[in-house]
Amino acid sequence: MRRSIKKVAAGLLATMMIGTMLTGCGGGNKKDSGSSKKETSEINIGFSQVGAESDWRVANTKSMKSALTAKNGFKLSFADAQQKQENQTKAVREFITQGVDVIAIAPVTETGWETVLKEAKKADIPVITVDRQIKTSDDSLITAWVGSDFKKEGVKAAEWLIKEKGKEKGDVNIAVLQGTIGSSAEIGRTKGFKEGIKDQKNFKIIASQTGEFTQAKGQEVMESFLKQNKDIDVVVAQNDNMAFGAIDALKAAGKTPGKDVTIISFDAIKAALKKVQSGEINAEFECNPLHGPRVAELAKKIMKGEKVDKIQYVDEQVFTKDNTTKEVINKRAY
Ligand code: GZL
Repeated sequence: MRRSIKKVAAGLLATMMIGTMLTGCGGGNKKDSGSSKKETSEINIGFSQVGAESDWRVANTKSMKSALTAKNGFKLSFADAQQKQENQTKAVREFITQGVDVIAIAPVTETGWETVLKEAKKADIPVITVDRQIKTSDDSLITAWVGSDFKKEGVKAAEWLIKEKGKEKGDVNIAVLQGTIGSSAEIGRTKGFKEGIKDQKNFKIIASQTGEFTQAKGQEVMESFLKQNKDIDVVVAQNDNMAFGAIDALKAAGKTPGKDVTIISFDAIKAALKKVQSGEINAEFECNPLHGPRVAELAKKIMKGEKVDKIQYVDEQVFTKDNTTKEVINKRAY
């Protein structure tokens, strides 16, 4: 039986026994039966976060920390992995040693988790994955996942670009700034975008390289794209920080981002939506980082032994000049 259910069952049994002793039977009257319900004790949760590589990640951390509070019934152990999987594995092992009740992981990449997840299972500690996904051979190693449909984000970007440039006669040359290679966001957005444009014979991906989801690396890679390719028509940046880096590189090369070169980006953080308003970014594909409340709710359900859905997608939208007003931007939480 899962560790958490054992804890709850033991508590309930103890409470019922006390209740029986006090009332001389299992039932107790209306008033007593209310007091016999076990108060859920504090949930000890360990959260291994990818790092702080982007504004999206900072917003995700903020959302998790503001949901997993003592006031909300949690004791949070937080570990920042600086985008290194070995640091995440180390943090998960520390959580297991600490004997936490639940482990949450925002995995930097999809593979390489089997061993440490088996250790968590052996310790009877449920694992929730957040944002990106983990691929495992044994489905029982992960209890639930909260995140985005990255492939759908990529397809939506392709559909938008077809509407925007599908009627052009000549080649439409596309440069792609990929996220961290092997992360679900990079895998899904790359796959979805490629599948979405496959019937557009004049759409050509002429350059594709990872900018590690950071602004500095995004600018560096964009500079190298510009050196190798004179006629880039579209830049697809798989997150906003790389889009900002690309915009700086384009401006330094005397080009006007959003006009000479169409800019597509993912995440839709406030600073990027302001660039949609100014015309520097042409389309933003939202990736919602606010997973905290959903993870907190999942952890509580798991601790109560309730069944939870394995997959919980968050809702996301597309922003262009037409629907990105000052009011929309001001209402955004990140
Ligand atoms: C997407 C998330 C990605 C964001 C980047 O869910 O994993 O990682 O798109 C972040 O900004 O670095």
